[in-house]
Amino acid sequence: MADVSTFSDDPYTDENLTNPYPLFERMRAAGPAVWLEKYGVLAFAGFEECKEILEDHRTFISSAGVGPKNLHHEPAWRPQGILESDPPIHGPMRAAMAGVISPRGVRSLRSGFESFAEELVDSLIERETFDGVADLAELFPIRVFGDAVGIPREGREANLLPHGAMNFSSFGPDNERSRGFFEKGEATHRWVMDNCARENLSPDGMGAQIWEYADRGDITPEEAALLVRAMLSAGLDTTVFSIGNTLQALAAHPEQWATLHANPRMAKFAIDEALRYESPFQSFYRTVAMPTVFRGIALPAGAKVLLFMGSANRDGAHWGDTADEFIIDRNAGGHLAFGMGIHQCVGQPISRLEMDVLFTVMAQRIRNLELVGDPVPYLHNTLRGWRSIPLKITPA
Ligand code: OVM
Repeated sequence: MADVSTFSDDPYTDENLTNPYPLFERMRAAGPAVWLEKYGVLAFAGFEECKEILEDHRTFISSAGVGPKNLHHEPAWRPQGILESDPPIHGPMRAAMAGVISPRGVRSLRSGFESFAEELVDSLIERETFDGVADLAELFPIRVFGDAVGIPREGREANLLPHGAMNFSSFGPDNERSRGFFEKGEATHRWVMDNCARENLSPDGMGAQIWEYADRGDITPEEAALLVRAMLSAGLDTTVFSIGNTLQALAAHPEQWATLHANPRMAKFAIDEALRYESPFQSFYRTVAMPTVFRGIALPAGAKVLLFMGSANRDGAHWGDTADEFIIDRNAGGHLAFGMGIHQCVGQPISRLEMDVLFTVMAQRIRNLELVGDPVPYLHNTLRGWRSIPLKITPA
């Protein structure tokens, strides 16, 4: 059996969350996995290892939870949904979600997204300086994604963002930071669950379309409500952080912004590179279903494994010696920011549409994108992003 190095490091300290890359690099150099002593968990930080584990959903299951708690033995904080399920339960829920969020299904949303992006970007050009997080990364998805799902406009920001921060905290350790997000988020759960009910969803939105799968008997009414819950808990913060990270990376690399401004069609590539370079969703756990040997390491049934996709996306063994550089015309395809395998992000087409529309309009209308102060990091056990990005823009 292979030796596994023991690390006393804690990936969840302020320092390591602010800059996780030195620790990730040491973890990758130490072998296919390291033992994180403080948490009693085996962690994988390499691209090939994370990808293979994500693709092997029979050995590395999700129904025991995708955080450190084993939900087969401990209660979950909420009923388990599509994320925390395995086949055969997973299949019909996935099919309903994929049916509603198909590339074809979301195409009809483009022109509405475009009008709002144009209006918003023009108003920011007028202002010249603004906060890339509150005034753009949050504002844009809260409006367009909320409308697409079909929830009321009133109460979105007060409820959805704290709810997401709380929910995503359950995919990391129980510590002071995650308890803080639970305290702030608790009061929002009711609002989110109420808006999953059919009678509160607008009849033309994606939420209502999910309920049609329940009418046809493809899924149960409980599953329909859980799928709308998944849209509302997974669909917003992730895109907010993705937009913020892309803005920050582009502002910090003026030559990359110049390339995009000269070539707005490159928006899609800039987005994938930003997702690779600063992955909004840093880590997930899986649970070993049966005794397994992986890379020469014996894994007992019931063991948790921790996968750092944020590290896999910086792995020089896969991305070459420019892995730590932000280069929008590299081929960043195949990154693990959306996961891989049967649980790979089903909301991707809509998140990509939001970002493509926004960054295309920005590339066309903005000549210079500059930081006018230090961005403030958002420290979260699972998410990586910014609390504030002071920006200045000049029109094309
Ligand atoms: C959830 C959920 C569902 C899908 C993905 C996700 C990326 C979370 O229901 O909390 O995180």
